[in-house]
Amino acid sequence: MSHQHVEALDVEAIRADFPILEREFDGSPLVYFDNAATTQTPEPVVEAMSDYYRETNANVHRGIHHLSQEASIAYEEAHDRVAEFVGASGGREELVFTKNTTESENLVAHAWGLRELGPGDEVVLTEMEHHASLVTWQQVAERTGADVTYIEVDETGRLDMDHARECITDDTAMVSVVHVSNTLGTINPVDELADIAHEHGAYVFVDGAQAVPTMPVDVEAIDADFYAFSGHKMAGPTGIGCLYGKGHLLDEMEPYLYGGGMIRKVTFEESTWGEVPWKFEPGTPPIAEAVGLHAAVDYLEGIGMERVFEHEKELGAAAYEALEKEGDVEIYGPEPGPDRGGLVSFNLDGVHAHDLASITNDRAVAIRAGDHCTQPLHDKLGVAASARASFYVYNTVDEIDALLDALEDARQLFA
Ligand code: C6P
Repeated sequence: MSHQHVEALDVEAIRADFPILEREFDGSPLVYFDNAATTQTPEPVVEAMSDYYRETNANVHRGIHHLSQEASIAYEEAHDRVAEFVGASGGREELVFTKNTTESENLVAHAWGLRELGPGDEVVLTEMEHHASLVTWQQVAERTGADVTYIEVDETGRLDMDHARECITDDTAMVSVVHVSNTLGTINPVDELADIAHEHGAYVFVDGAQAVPTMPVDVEAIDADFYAFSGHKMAGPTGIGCLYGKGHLLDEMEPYLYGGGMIRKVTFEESTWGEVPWKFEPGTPPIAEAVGLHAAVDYLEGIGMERVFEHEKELGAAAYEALEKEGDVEIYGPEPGPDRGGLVSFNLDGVHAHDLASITNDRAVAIRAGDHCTQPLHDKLGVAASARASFYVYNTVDEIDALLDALEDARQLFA
């Protein structure tokens, strides 16, 4: 289906699923523009989780009683459902539940990286990586003697693909790249980067924390070796994240964390491991959260990810264009287009981003201010912090006016 023919989504009907959006602060209706940090949770997800606690709650993979069996089935099926959502044909054998994207990054960097990397190997990142990937690979490289190099971001806020071709060489063991930048909004050509990496025998880890919630993602079409994302950014609960990995890679990898639930056989001398994904999920896992994530995936598919994507791009472009007209606002990242998603980071001349976020909060407009866990990128942009408005399925173009009014308040206060 071409993007032009995607029917617009019914925002009013969607908003009815999110009672939190009815909240008001000092008489101003909440305008929630902090979706890249965490999205709100629709009723069907809240209901799925409370139904689970009311009717099914038990530990998984341990009991033979009815409740434990039902909880185990729900937990296992959630893996299959999420795998299907991102195009992983191997189902649960290719989809591990973690705590969040950060833990998924740590899992691969430690379980794969500590064993496979050594002096002379290179890990290639980009200048727009989130700390979840940047700090983790830095640490593992330091411990293994591998080098880290960074693909440059050009002045338009896109990856310099000529530089990518220079950085990725036969010494490259891993390319870790963010799919959609949480600061610039750039949608990176991850499939092209995967091709380049594979030509040199390297693996590709894609940080999809901002992509899976906002656009259709097919890990097999990208040919990602690993792909990570978080439940709480895609209308799901906190406390659960996902790691997709190609079946044979996860099979070959050693566990990252150890304990109960992940073993096959344990003696006083040694232990062997269970199947994927259980091998990577020791201890009591996030069961209710898995049920909630399953419901979130159903909810998003009910809307249709093509529609979600179109809505994201529409709001991102509307905000960009409105802010651009202001004249005293500096916006970061590419101009609206096919490679820009639904968030806008910016600074208002003469006003610190934190002050701006506090002034927008006076109008109940929730935005994020800070370095968004991309400090090196902010250094490169020459600013310590930026303000960021990020959108989701329940936001409207009209809400952007409240943000513009708040900018006017800031100008008056700081004039
Ligand atoms: N970005 C933001 O406000 P966790 O916290 O593990 O669920 O996600 C980490 C993460 C990894 N990669 C990207 C691209 C991200 O945007 C995030 C989370 C939030 O931008 C919190 S810093």
